[in-house]
Amino acid sequence: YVPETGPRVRVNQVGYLPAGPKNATVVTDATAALPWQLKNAGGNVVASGTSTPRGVDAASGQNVHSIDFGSFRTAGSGYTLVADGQTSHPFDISGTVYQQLRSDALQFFYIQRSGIAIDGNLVGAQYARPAGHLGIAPNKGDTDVPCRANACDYRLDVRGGWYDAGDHGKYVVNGGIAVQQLMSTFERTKTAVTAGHGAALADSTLRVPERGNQVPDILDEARWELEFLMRMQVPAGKPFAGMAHHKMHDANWTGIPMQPEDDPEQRELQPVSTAATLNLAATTAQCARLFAPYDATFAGRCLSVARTAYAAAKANPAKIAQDLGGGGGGYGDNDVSDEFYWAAAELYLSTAEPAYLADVQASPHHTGDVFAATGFGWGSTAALGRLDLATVSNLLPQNDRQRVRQSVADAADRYLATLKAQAYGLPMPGNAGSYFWGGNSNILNNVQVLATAFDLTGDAKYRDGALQGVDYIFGRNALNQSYVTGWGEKSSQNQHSRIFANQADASLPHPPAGSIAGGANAGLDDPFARDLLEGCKPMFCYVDHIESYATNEVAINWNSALAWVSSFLADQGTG
Ligand code: 9MR
Repeated sequence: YVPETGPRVRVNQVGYLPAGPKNATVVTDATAALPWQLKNAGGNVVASGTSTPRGVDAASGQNVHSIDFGSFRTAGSGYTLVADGQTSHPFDISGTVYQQLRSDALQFFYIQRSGIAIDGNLVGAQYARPAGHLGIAPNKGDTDVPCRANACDYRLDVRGGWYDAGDHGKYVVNGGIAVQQLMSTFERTKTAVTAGHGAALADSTLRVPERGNQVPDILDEARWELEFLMRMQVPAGKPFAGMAHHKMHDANWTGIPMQPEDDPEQRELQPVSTAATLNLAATTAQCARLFAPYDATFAGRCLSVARTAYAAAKANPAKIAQDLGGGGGGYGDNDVSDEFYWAAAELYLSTAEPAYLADVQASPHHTGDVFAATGFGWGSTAALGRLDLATVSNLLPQNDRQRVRQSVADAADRYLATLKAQAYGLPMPGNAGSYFWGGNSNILNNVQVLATAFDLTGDAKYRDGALQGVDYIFGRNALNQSYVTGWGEKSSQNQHSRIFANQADASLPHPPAGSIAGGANAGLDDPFARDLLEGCKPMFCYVDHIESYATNEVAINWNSALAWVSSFLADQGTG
């Protein structure tokens, strides 16, 4: 299978900031430097130079050159880059290239909401749909959900939240990182190092039903998930009270397409887990400090859940989630030491209580390196705690604070070195080990670390690194395509989704603009990808087809990474 990959000059198809770095990649047989020309929309050459041969790129198997046209700073649209007889897809140079992406990436969450009708007046008639999973036939839930195999003597009302991805399951351990990244997108506007960027995330900046309620819309969106997470907690008086069920989902997988309101499967609570309980503790602790100025009662409820969940996790530190099968994702995680660190950090940042600080400082993650080369994610969350300890307050003792902040810059230096060593400029190592299920979100999470290092130090090299780090996502890659729907000349649009299943039923829409695909996955973990792509070089192990859930799904914990990063990028637009 040889995919159609278009012109051999690869650019960030969304564009570049006038004062930002501008890099491209040329696929060529040439070994010597090649001349390049930058043309404006009228076809006139406005800059020129020569490429840098980079040899064979291991992840793509291609002989490539890189082009640096960063010294050209004139805003405009419809630029193209020409080299080796090839003309790139067109792109803009503008301070506003990422403005709308911030809201598109965030808007995804409203459209993924469970238990509420989606209002076409807010998001377009094609995305309107009735409320799903409120116990109205043929739905069997989520208002009165039993435990799997009747393993408990209670039923829970676990309505609301966001559908995980292309499925209708709702899972605490990736809902946790997703809602954390939304809250952190907002919290970034309030911290000592970045205060003053908040207008773009104020009330009435998103198309959500709560707009106009005097609460920033991004927090309204986060609350939709937080309320669900809190409903997943075992009630007082029951075995494992205070812990959270790991996930809830259908007893059997449904086919595609399947609208939420049509899902006939029995919904089931899966067993409690320490990991889910700590996700609940960490996110409700963060909720407590962020909602305090807007809704003291809700903030108080969050803090009380955070405390009981954390205590329950400490009392049950080794309830490891088992993958029992059925119609939901596995989300197994054998190591919860990182979730303990994250939860203790959030509780400390919200309460300043010494007992939580003691737990933070006793964690092996507090002194260990939490920033892996291949990034953090739902199963490795220590970085979430570390980033918040570095940015949110000055509560840490002075020398500890310095070390924590330095650790972010040190990690960013490593990601910078990696990015520079990659002909395609991505901040992940250039081998198959970087191309796994959902890897696009890990790339973005490494960009978040680069961006945070810029926030902490003001050193422009980190800002430039963050800007360069997203080029791959937006088209500077072997497939010459953007992984974000509606962004770039050629972008993913057939992601695996039961709801936005246009490729399976033309009367349904594609995923909305701002939906990121999981990305190239050398593991080829689904049959469609395996059959089509066997033997692919890692960067080619992707197909924009609805059946390829392991390369081309949408997911809340991937879009949350995009939301955090695009909000940062949008803020850099004036520079
Ligand atoms: O994002 C998850 C990825 O890290 C795992 O490797 C993969 C296999 O367990 O599962 C991914 O999550 C999927 C979940 O299991 C089911 N719903 C869709 C999720 C995204 O593809």
